[in-house]
Amino acid sequence: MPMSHKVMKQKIKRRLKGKVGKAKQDELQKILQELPNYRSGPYADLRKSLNAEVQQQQQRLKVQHKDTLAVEKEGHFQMALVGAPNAGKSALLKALSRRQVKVANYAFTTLKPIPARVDCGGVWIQLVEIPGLIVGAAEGRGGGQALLSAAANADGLIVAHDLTTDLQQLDIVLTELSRTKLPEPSFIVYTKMDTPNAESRLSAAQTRYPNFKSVAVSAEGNLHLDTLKAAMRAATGLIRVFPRSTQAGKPDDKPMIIPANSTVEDFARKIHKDIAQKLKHAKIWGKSVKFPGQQVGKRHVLSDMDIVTLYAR
Ligand SMILES: Nc1nc2c(ncn2[C@@H]2O[C@H](COP(=O)(O)OP(=O)(O)O)[C@@H](O)[C@H]2O)c(=O)[nH]1
Ligand SMILES: [Mg+2]
Repeated sequence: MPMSHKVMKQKIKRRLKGKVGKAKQDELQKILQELPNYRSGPYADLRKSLNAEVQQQQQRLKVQHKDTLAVEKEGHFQMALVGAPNAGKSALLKALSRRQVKVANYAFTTLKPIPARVDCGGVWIQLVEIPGLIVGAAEGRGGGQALLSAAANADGLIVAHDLTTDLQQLDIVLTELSRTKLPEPSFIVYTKMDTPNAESRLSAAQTRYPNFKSVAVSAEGNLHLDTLKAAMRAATGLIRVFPRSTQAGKPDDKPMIIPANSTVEDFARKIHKDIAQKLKHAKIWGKSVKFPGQQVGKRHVLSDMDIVTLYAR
């Protein structure tokens, strides 16, 4: 004779109490197996609600699993950095930010994506090192799928290649990437330019991959890191525009960061929507105009580093 469903409900509640994640999921399965299998009535209802709970729980586990490797976005742009183990990714993060990153001469020093904040001339890029992208990642080998999802979550992608290693390394990484749904890398960063023969190895790589933009740097030798930052900023598709409240005043020292090809009106909207509504025209100092202080209309397209004074009704 089965116990009353009310008593059963209490018992189930007690069994699930304090359990989360996988433990809760396992307990739910056990309970379901033990539950009398009536097609209708209170026991059937109970089974239905437990099944719903199992499904919800499964969904939650899936999301948690996916989220553990995706890095929460900070700054103006998130850029994933992929490459073979030992390519010098961590060294780059360290050199570009003030973050203490573990750099070591063995593969898989880094197991989880690691973010670092890089100031690219006022555009803050969150550079995320995706550790050890290896052959078979697209099929999920070596936790590859979860790592790829962290890269997929980013706004952009760059590839690092170590000039002291065989070019085949780069072939492997690029082939692997092409088998995923990730976008084309914005550019290739060739690392360890301070090492012997780096120059000739660089030209060999550039000859093999002429269609990729590239930057060659040394993190440890502190070579061309500013060029790299400029390339990173260019890859964001964001520009820096400095508001100046009056024509005679000083421009703000902090730029507004807006998408390239933004108009004066877009810029105004970003400052305040009232200003955008009452906007008459603007005066501009910078590359988007022919002479300093030129007056332009709302539809005028701004350039990186423009200084703008808005005039409203
Ligand atoms: N000569 C030289 N060695 C570097 C440079 N950057 C990294 N390395 C070395 O390469 C190895 C792997 O570096 P790491 O940044 O941990 O590679 P990751 O696996 O891609 O993160 C370490 O031994 C570093 O010291 C560099 O610019 N020049
Ligand atoms: Mg690393």
